[in-house]
Amino acid sequence: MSETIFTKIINREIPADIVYEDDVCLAFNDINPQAPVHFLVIPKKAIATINDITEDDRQVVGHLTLVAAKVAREMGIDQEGFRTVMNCNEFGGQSVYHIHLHVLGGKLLGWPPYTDKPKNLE
Ligand code: DGP
Repeated sequence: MSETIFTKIINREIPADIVYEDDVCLAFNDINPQAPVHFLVIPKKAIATINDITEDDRQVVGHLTLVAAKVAREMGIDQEGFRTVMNCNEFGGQSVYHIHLHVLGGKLLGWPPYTDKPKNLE
């Protein structure tokens, strides 16, 4: 797997607004926020997509959600609520091929997230 921009952030080769770090993961604010609060939680292990997660990654992937909740709590968005999203591949809207949990909050979010609603769902 080729190195992504997120590996460069982990290795401090490019800067990011880091909000949390431990041995397993890193959380930092999204460069292109889609809500008043929008940060990403990424594993330090480079896993390209959800399709590439293996049984060995159970702990790592579960840890991302625990950290999302912890940071959301610290940012004071836990009670009003927030959304976590992990995009997968092209139709899922994934642009960086190193899995990451988006955490979005700070206002009432719309649902569902279509840009163009498919005709069969109208
Ligand atoms: P996705 O489309 O699900 O792969 O989301 C990738 C997100 O990563 C997107 O919301 C923008 C963010 N992003 C891309 N490059 C950088 C970067 O260099 N720094 C930061 N902080 N975020 C980035």
